[in-house]
Amino acid sequence: MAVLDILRYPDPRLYREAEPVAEVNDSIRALVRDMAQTMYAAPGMGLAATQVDVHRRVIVIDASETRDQLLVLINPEIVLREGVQYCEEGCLSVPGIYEAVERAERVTVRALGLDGKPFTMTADKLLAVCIQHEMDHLEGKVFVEYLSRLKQQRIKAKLQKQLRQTA
Ligand code: K1U
Ligand code: ZN
Repeated sequence: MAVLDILRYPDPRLYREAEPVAEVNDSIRALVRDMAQTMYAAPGMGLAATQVDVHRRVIVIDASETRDQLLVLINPEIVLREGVQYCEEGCLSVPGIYEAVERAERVTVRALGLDGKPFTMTADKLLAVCIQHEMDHLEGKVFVEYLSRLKQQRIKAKLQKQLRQTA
């Protein structure tokens, strides 16, 4: 197992669209283990493969308080969106920035699990937000793109300054 490096916004690799997983095999299961370790170490509530520069449709999430309920979504698809909610979001690729974004209140998702079998689940509240946020990563979209141009410019400038200071 390994803790992987997380790409930082505005790294252009965050804008790549992820490819579907053809087969849930040992290399995908190893990727999931590394992603889970990376998410728990960060710490984060979710992580998309895009954020660790692997452009496959794989997401890990743990929205539990006890941090022992790992949800793995491979090739996820949202089949139903219901209602609207505004929730403050964060992102491990955009450290220190928290902004409210409009999302569906409830989503029904179809995906493959680690065993390669399809399943369907419905999520609401923060878990629904996290699923939508991670699925955006697989499309090459970062949550700050929902914000105004001015806010995006300020966030980019702040993160680029942070990067220069740590280099
Ligand atoms: O995609 C990511 O970078 C992960 C992101 C997921 C997310 C959380 C909340 C709203 C939308 C999306 C995070 O995990 S940000 C950090 C965070 O919220 C958190 C950190 C530790 C424990 C629990 C939550
Ligand atoms: Zn994110």
